[in-house]
Amino acid sequence: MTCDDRPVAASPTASGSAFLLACRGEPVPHVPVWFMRQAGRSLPEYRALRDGVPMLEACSRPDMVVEITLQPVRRYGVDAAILFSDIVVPLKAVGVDVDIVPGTGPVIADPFRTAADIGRLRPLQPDDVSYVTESVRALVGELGAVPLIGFAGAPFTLASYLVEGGPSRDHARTKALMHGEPEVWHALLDRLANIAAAFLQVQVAAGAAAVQLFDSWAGVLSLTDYQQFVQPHSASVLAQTAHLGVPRIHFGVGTGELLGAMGEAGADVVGVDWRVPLDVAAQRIGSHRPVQGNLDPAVLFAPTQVVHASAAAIIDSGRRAPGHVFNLGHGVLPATDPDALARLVDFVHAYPA
Ligand code: 1CP
Repeated sequence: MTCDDRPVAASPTASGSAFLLACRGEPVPHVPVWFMRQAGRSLPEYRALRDGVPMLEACSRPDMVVEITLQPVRRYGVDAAILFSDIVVPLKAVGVDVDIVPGTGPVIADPFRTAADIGRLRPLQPDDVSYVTESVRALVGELGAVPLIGFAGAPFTLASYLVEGGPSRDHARTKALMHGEPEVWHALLDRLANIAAAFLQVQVAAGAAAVQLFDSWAGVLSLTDYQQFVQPHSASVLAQTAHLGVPRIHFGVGTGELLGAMGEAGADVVGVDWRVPLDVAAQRIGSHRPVQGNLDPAVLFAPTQVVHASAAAIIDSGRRAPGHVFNLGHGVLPATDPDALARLVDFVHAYPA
């Protein structure tokens, strides 16, 4: 491979970052840290910028995407940025009528429930999300040595929105389709896997240095259902992105029983929520894979010394894995004090790696 063929992520500045070193299981100068949902949510400067601009419009405007993605990097000094976007952006880009309703989340105008509905999901082409390419390119220039994480929703989590029509507690319609019409289910997840993989490829081609596959709601499944109905499709996304040469992180909530299977799906790093200590998680995932996590986001509402004691215990527990990226066990809660996150970053950076 000549120098000119090297992906942007392999540039000397980005590849030496603590975040990428930890993802590869190499020695780190300090434990790297970033926060799921660090962009948007709790920052007053985010709320000011978003005022009057619908969420999906904000995601399609490179000027806003760049500024919102940079806000937490400036404020907290985190070791990685995550693109400001949403898991439903590629669905909208292929023509699905989806809106993000404030206070609710993604709402699908015409839910997907039959074999005929599958035809409504066409493949994603890079031109469908040219604003993502433009945003990522601009961000890589602004971020310098700070790596940018691209992301996509995993097939199951995307399917749960498409089938339910919006956020769901019990995922009953999704599970009914999965068990009742397995052929339709697998056809749906196959198309979603290809869309997710294409969305990740676009972001890496534009310069993203790592990707995260969010299977946020996979924890509602039993291990056998996960293995039969979901894992092959997440594995497909990960296989389709293996050649890109960037770390692939795979995360879900409430996935304690699924961690082994999620590791087997083929990611480089497995994200862990707060329910399972990292040393236990590392055993379940397999000793060769770095882990990411896992402070309970609610602990950030406790006094600083409690937050820092919890963080220290997590870092010590993470030593069991070949690499550890510090994070929360799920996204930043909207009411979180930004100063508590800033103090946490300083604490993690100062704690022995
Ligand atoms: O108007 C607003 O401010 C909308 C709130 C909002 C924001 C800021 C939504 C609606 N999405 C986002 C951005 C977003 N979504 C990011 C930004 C980058 C960052 O992490 O900082 C990311 C990574 C996502 C990914 C996402 N969207 C996930 C996976 C991550 C997770 O938290 O589990 C999921 C499940 C969604 C769906 C979604 N979009 C928005 C909401 C409120 C939800 C969840 C709804 C539900 O409970 O089902």
